[in-house]
Amino acid sequence: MIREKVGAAWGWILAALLVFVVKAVPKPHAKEKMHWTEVELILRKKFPHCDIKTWDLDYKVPTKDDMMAWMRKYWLPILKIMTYRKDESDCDDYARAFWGVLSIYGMGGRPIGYLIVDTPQDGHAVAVFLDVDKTIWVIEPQQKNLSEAFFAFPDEWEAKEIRM
Ligand SMILES: [Ca+2]
Repeated sequence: MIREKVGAAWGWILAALLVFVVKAVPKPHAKEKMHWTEVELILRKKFPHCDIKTWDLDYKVPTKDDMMAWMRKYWLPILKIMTYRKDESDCDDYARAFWGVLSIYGMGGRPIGYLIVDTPQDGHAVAVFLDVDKTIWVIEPQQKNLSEAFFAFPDEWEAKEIRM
């Protein structure tokens, strides 16, 4: 009888420990909140002459791994149905589609936006993303290889417009 009660007590302790561990594991896509003023401050510090507009009050900030997982699941299937065509389906269209698909799959309210830049050769449109470490990442939505889709903002580019 005593042995059964002790065994049951250990069972409850293990169950409580399991619940604690499961709750301690952070949920994807909602690790930290960032007020729009902080988002704008980070962007303006990096891009002082850029036209920046943010739309949301509190942004839920994903990690880069969260973004890659999201892109693998939702964006790569979209890339399979898009075909690059000059003007009709080029960089600005890929960047707009990327931003739209985020909203379609419930990833609005994240500090991920549409970025227009001047490069030494031409203009370009990409996506821009702020992670939990406040690192600004450029995302090239046309890039199918996700490990190459993320890069730091190139020094020779000039940011002209951000919508986030
Ligand atoms: Ca276009």
